[in-house]
Order: sequence, then structure tokens, then C-alpha cells
Amino acid sequence: MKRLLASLLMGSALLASPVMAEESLRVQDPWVRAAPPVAQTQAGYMTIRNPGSKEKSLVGATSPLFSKVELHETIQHEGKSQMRARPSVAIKPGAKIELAPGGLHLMLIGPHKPLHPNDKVHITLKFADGSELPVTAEVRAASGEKSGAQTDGQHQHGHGQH
Ligand SMILES: [Cu+2]
Repeated sequence: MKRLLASLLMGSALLASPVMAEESLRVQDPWVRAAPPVAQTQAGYMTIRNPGSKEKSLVGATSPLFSKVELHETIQHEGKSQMRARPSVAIKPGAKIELAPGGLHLMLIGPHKPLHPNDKVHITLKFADGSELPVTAEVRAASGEKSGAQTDGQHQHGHGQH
């Protein structure tokens, strides 16, 4: 986790662009689920906190490794799990949104190359106010989920649960 924070901080220092009002947003634990090479979509997950005083609205994302990125939500409809696109997701001041298996996620569409566990995926989050936030996600096997609905808690990680 220390290493992750360090790289996030470095990332924002390198990107000293004019539009940095979104610096107040904090992204935690960004990861992309590994998929078989034939898969045309992969899901991206993370937690985004807004410690600022203004609501932020996530409206999309891009990645150089994928043709397109959409904002999706998995919902239960008549007993079946379905995905639907979301045009935006609001993050209220002092609140957070969780992109996690079984709920909100980034749908990464059309991979330009196969990705393997531990690969890094650069993703740029886009907000309604025109600001952008660069994120580096790590590719993990599905079994590498830390807090997903499909794990049973038997995985041990050095940094405690919050
Ligand atoms: Cu999806």
C-alpha cells in the first residue's frame, strides 16, 4: 500500500497540468480483473473518495490500452444479474463511491493487447466539471480480489481491512 500511495503521488506530481482541482479526490486500490486473451471486455475497480467541499460527478474514462471505457453498473433484475451503462456517478462531498465486483465498475472494452496479472493499466477518469484524474491500476487474477463479493475471506493480506 505504501508503494501504491507513492506511485499515485508521483503520478500527480508529474502531471502538473492546469486542471488539478481534482487533486482532492483520492483513489484507493485500483485494479483490473485479468481475463482470458479472447475476452473483449475487462472490468476495472477502485474506491474514489471526495474529501473536498464540492460534489464531483464521474462521467467516464479512457485508457490507452483499450478502445473504449464505459461506466457500468451490475444490477439484479428479476433474479438475474445484468449490466447497464451509467452516464454518470455522483460523489458527494465527504463521501466515496466503490467500484467493486457485483456493482459499479469501469467496463474496459476492446483490449489492444493481452494483459497479465501485475501488468499496469493507465486509466484517466473524467469528471463533469472537465477535470481528469490519472490512475494506475494493477491487473489481478479474479482470485486476487480483496473485498469482492465472490471471495470468502481466506486470502491473507498484510494491510488490514478498513
Ligand atoms: Cu460492465
